Amino acid sequence: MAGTHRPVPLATYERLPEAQMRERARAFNALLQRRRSVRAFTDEPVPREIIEDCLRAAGSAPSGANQQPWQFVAVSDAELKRRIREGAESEEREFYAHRATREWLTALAPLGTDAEKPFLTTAPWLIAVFYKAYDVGADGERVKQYYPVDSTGIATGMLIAALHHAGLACLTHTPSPMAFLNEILGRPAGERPFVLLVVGYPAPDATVPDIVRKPLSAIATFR
Ligand code: IYR
Repeated sequence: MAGTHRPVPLATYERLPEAQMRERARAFNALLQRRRSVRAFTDEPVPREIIEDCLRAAGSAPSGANQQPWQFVAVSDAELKRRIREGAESEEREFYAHRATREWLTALAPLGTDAEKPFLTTAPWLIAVFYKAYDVGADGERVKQYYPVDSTGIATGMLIAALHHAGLACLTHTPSPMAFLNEILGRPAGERPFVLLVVGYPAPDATVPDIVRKPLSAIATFR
């Protein structure tokens, strides 16, 4: 039977001195606090190798039954980006004009977003993240996936952290619905669009909404 439990020693864990743990925890938080969602990018190219390492980091995420139920499609081709922008803006026009509730538009107002998505053709990379609602086995049979959405969310969080750590800016963009991504990128029906990450360098004049993060006391309790 494939996948029988066959443990190997935990060779990768490194126990650190406490002082170093404190310093690394502090520094990692400081690094992530500097991350902002960016909506204005330059067209400056980003080396593919950097994107590849960030995707390897994302692929290290834990997943249900270790199925790694994700697929990342990294797009730098100008024509594909143009078609993705066309698909996204067409959905977004529907969203802002009809689909969004008044309540949703009110929640979005502080972000200043609208249906125009020029960054989809300006930024050097778009990373379309898909989760596998089901996988397809060697004989074409459907293979059930466990927690695919949750697992892909974890991997995407790690990808965003890796991109930021590498010195890149990104935007988690979620045009809805995103089925156009399957068609444009030629992905099978079992793969469902999860998020579209826009990746590159911020435009020199990029601005961000003046929003704040909840303090620890509002997001965590110790008992
Ligand atoms: N997908 C739309 C609307 C939007 C929705 C949420 I939730 C956001 O946090 C931001 C935007 C858009 O990208 O404009």
